[in-house]
Amino acid sequence: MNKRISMLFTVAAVAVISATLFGSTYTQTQMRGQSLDVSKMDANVIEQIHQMGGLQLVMPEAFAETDCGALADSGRKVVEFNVTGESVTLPIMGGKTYNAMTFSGQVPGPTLRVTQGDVVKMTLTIPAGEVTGHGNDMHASQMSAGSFDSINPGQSKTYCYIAQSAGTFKYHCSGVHLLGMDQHVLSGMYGIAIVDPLNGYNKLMVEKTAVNNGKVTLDRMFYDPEALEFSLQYNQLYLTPEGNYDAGAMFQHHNTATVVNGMQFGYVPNMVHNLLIKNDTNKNIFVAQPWNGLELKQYQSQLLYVENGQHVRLFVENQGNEPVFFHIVGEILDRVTQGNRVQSGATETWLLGGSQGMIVDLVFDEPGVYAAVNHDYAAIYTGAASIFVAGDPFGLNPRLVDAGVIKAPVPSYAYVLGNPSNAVPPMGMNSIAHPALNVHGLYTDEVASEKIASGAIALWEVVPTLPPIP
Ligand SMILES: [Cu+2]
Repeated sequence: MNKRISMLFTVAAVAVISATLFGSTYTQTQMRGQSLDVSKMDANVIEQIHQMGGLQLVMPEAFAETDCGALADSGRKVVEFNVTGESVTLPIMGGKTYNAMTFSGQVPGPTLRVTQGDVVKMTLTIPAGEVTGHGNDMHASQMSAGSFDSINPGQSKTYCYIAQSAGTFKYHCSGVHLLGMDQHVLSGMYGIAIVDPLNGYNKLMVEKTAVNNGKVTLDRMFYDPEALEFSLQYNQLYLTPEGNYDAGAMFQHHNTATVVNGMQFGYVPNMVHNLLIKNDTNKNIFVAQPWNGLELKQYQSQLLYVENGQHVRLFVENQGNEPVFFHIVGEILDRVTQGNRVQSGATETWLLGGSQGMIVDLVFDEPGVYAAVNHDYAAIYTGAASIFVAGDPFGLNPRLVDAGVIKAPVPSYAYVLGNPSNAVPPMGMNSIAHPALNVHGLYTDEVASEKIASGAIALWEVVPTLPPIP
């Protein structure tokens, strides 16, 4: 490639990337200031781009609406995904609040679940009173990026796409014509789309060993595709002391909190667990119990309950700016899948870069307490430790039966307390239903009320009515 063509190629690539990053409405003058040092470039090339119509030439068709009508008649199932863009005030650890931006009043936004090949019909509505415009960039789509452009308060926008690839995919606000995208996403405007494989999930094979005739041999265990499912989304907060987004801190990667499904330490014991296990609400059973107390309602921390010997499937997404070294203390990740391809089996930790997701399949063999962490100590200590409780490690079954809370022993505490609603995705084709859900998450009160109306347990109302546990 001669120097001249090479330069042209470089400039064209930079122009396209800049247009994508900074929006098509930017003029060449603005671009110059943003990303191009024109003084070092071949003036003829710049002139040539100018004569070709500048960046507008690159992007005009990009903003064509996708044809929902044609896709609706294509013989595919159409799944509607309706979300709103809302700025609200939400709590952070330590009793303060921050200025959050949300999809539909919750962080993360609602989880979309479809089957590979379905049409997703996404409608984003920005209420008239909202302070800023928003967009929605769905990574499960394969469509022109222009569709993700933002809309203004009082407006609504729909696009359609076919979910062609199975896996776990981020969606996020694209800012105001792409500007402020970092602020909107890191303030809470993110979520996931789960695209189940068209033919369902595969059986899980877990390799163990056994002793036969005095000899150690392989003993492969096979589990049906049906699994108890959770979703865990990792992110950071970058905040000023007043609870506003701090771009300077973001640029330096100086986060103020590491969050899982929007909250620091959202899945650790609370006073109810203290009471059940220690017979004393004030005797902590975990080193940090920041969301402690029934008065915190939907924000009170909750635990993740699984049965022993049960196939568990985790949808994990790194929504943030920093790596996630996903590890479960005391367990092996029996299978790691990205997209619809197995990446690893029987591995200790798996790395997720920014905007990367995976599906972890595993079986908790022994009763116990297991911490799912981002195995970066700074992340663990600032919020990325979530507790799974497998089986009945505290021997509560006889006491709960004696108290009349349950009639017979249960295989997990989810039968008594439910699993936290914000960690449980919608049911898919190979999902095992959770015994019960409790209302837990970085929700507005309106969203919490909707969860109660749809059957999730408000533990802060139910627990005080329970008989004393002997
Ligand atoms: Cu936004």
